[in-house]
Amino acid sequence: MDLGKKLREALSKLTKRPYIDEKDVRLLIKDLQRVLISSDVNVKLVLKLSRSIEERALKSEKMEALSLKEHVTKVVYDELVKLMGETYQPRLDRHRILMCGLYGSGKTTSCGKLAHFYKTKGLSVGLIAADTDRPAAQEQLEQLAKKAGAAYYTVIGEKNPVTIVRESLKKAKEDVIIVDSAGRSALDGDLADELKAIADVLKPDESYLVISADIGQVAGKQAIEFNAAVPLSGVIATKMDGSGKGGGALSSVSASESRIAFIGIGEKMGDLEIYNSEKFVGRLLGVPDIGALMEKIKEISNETDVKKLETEELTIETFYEQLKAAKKLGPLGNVFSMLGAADIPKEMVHESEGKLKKYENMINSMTKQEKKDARILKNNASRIARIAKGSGCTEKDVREFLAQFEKMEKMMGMFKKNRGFRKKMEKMMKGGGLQNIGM
Ligand SMILES: Nc1nc2c(ncn2[C@@H]2O[C@H](COP(=O)(O)OP(=O)(O)O)[C@@H](O)[C@H]2O)c(=O)[nH]1
Ligand SMILES: [Mg+2]
Repeated sequence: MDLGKKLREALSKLTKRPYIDEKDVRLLIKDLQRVLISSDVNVKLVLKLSRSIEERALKSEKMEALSLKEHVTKVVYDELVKLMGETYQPRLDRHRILMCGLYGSGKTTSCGKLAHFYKTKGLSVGLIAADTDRPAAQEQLEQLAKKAGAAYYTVIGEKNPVTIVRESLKKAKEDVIIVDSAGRSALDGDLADELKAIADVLKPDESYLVISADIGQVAGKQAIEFNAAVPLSGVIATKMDGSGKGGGALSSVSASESRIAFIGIGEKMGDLEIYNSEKFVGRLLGVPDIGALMEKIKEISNETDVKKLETEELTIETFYEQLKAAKKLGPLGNVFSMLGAADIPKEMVHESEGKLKKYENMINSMTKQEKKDARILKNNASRIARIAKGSGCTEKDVREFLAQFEKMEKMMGMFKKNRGFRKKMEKMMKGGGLQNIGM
């Protein structure tokens, strides 16, 4: 999404500087304002966000272990998460859902996506076609039901959606019942009455308003209006994949009486996500999955001997431990570089399992002394030959590994000069997770 790219650009200006001061923070805020307003985020919301960022960035207590830069990044992240609303938790028990929304917002498509979603959660799903305005709408829903493996209900030839729902409910015994309703080009009294009548019969546990993200901040107003007709439990914002105004849509809905429940990110069945503002903002700011990352960091910090990561001395052995730890983070990238510090070379982290195994074999073929002091291996052909033989690798492999290690050693030397990094690591490993270290 466009917004993410612009936000990352604004932030990277800041993170590229060796250090920052108040003036930089004010410039960043100006940048953010420009970016958010161009994504159709409401001006009032933007100003409120700016004030909070300024207040917190410049006045609030900065954690000792954080640089000002990290502190500001964290503040921006926190405030954007607040702006983008709460994370949603859909119910996963028996329940009934009413879908409503204007023409072309993605109602019928979202019915199919929801059916698919609940099916993957092990629930049976029934779809009821109560959009009698457009004959094609019923066929479309039937197709989607088939695709999702859901039951499909309607009353052929019946024009009254309320009758369709009443009759269908007599037959439908599935765990999750989803009713697709008719749209309009605007919400009028007629549509409001129709939705109320359907709701009277259906008694929905959840009523979702489907809106297309490309309407930007108007989404908030629309949510308020629909909410007056049928109390909404949430909004499904579709076409988040194609709209630069998604941030505007999400923030305005969050500021209204409603909240975002799901987002649609494409036309296919699987292109639906439970709304998670942290994940969303994390992605905008270029951190793929903050929640998952924090989980993993915790896991790794439990498993990894913290002492080894804090150690003054880098040996092949400790290097291997770190490599394994970084590797566990997988495609999320490595934590260390997220902290703004260089660590294990990215290429190494992304190397295949096979290669890691190779390293392991090589290390196992080294003597204790060699593991403690790699210098004795350097340019020592006979030792290298022995390790190659012992590990079933080529000598070239061993030399490559040693070169990588040396690269790492150099970086480690840089860390040692950077006391802040050590502190951050300690804090992180003590379980504070990412929240405590600047993101
Ligand atoms: N790119 C994209 N297209 C979507 C998304 N959701 C729905 N659409 C498309 O929007 C159009 C209208 O969707 P439909 O479900 O028929 O809207 P309805 O009139 O509200 O029932 C269709 O072409 C869908 O494929 C989405 O999340 N991303
Ligand atoms: Mg439809």
